[in-house]
Amino acid sequence: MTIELHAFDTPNGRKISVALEEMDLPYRVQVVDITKGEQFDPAFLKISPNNKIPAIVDPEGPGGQPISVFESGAILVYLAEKTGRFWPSEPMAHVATMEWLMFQMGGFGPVPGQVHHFIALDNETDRRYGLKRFMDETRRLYAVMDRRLGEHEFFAGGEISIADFAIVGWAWRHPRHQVDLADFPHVQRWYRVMMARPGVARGFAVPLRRG
Ligand SMILES: N[C@@H](CCC(=O)N[C@@H](CS)C(=O)NCC(=O)O)C(=O)O
Repeated sequence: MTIELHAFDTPNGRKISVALEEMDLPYRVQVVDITKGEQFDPAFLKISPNNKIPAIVDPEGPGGQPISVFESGAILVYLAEKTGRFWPSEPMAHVATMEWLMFQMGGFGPVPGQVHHFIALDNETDRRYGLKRFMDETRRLYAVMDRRLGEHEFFAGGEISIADFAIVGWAWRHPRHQVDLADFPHVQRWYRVMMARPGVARGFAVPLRRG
């Protein structure tokens, strides 16, 4: 049965197209153009109560019943539990997957997202303050990831997991938050490995915009 992915061409949307491709799940995209306010459509609100992409509808959810899921972290966990893939069962790696998934959801997403906001401001005073604050924190988060990836191949350890899909969605935007990956060589090594995966490449190539 085909899953509906309601998304747009953003880091949080890409996390899910990457996961669906990597998990070989059949899906079709329903573009929600957030530049046109489509996230506020009452029909979308029914599946995404926070009016944000991404959301999915799985016609074959628990007990064979349809289910909708919002919040990209919850969607990744849902898909990992559904397929049993990219969700390490070995206890240490399982906990590490959750840790790095939460790290992404709570930090490495909201923080570079603020850089994307402040960098586009015209008012130089507002811009300078916001950029200093959130760029410093973004670079600190890259340093945290660099330490982890200096010790492990992937975020959960030796095995790729949904935490990598969550983080690659935002690392993909490093040019926009003006981070040179050469400053974080372990992140750069991991990023190249991730982007060389056919499933990840397909997840970034699938059209998430109209036209
Ligand atoms: N915590 C949410 C964040 C989702 C989010 O911020 N989505 C953005 C695009 S990346 C959005 O829909 N923005 C439209 C809006 O805020 O009106 C998740 O991870 O799913």
